[in-house]
Amino acid sequence: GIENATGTGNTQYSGTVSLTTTQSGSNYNLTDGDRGGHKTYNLNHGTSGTGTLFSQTSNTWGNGTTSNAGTAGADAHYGAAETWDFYKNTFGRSGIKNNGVGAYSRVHYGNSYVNAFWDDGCFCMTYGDGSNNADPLTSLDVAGHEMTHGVTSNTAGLNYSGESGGLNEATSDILGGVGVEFYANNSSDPGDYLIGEKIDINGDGTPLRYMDKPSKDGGSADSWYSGVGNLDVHYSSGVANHFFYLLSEGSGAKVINGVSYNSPTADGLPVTGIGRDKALAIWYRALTTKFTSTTNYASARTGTLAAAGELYGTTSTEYKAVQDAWAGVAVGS
Ligand code: ASN
Ligand code: ZN
Ligand code: CA
Repeated sequence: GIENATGTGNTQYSGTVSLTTTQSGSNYNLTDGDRGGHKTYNLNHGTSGTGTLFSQTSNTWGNGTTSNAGTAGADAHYGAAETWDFYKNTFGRSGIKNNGVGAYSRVHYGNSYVNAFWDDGCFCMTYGDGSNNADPLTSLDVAGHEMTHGVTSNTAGLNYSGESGGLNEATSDILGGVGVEFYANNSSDPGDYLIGEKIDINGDGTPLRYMDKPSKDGGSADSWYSGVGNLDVHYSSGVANHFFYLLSEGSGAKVINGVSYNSPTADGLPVTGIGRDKALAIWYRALTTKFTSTTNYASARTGTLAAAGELYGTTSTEYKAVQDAWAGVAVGS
């Protein structure tokens, strides 16, 4: 018969984890029957199709290093499961389309390919192996980020250019990067407000993005200005990433899980954070019930305020914090 099984993943970035797999006769494969049948495939350096479904007679996957092709498979399968669980257990969302149907992941895309991406056409996410095929882009925050592009496509549908594109990117960093990573509570990859801190994408160990002060990456905007929509969407996202950090944690210096943050505001006024869980709830509600394909920063402010009003009331400290955090990134009324 074919049945769910519990395997072990020896990942590169998240330590030893439990994986839901499928047993089929004497073989196990990376199909997650608990999460819409999400499958993980090995492209083995190809760039099209699905390659082969990870399948073997042992239910232990990878060895923690890139010498074993199953390691990236274990990371990707784990990241997809944690992302599924984050949406299900935090917001009651069952999969990307909220219809219980899983997506699939493809790892080992191309050669020394330094990116990962979501594709609405295949309803799948794909991971390159990074520089010299040594740093696959399969960390938890990247998995959550890519899968969240699917959620955004199937909800607000934020156009991937201009200010709406920045909001699309920020949604992947906020819900998929921060939300998923803190939800997973993995001791090898504890939650942070950094994106890509595990994958050595810059070759010097620094992260790809910093949400407390986005300009630390050399390109992202810390606050809104009239030309911000002309930036690449991975840089205009800085305004919303910074808003989300301020709303969650507040302005000023802070250490969380051993990482130091310092988040100055555009107006010089302090922001008192309301905590990550409430900030996530406001963003998710805005994404799924207020934002549209053309939402810009001014309308994201209106939408998150409406969401905060519905969740906590318009006279609440949470509502006031949303006002203050947008003022802190120069998005005004
Ligand atoms: N990894 C990138 C992203 O998810 C791919 C892209 O530029 N769309 O944003
Ligand atoms: Zn993205
Ligand atoms: Ca991170």
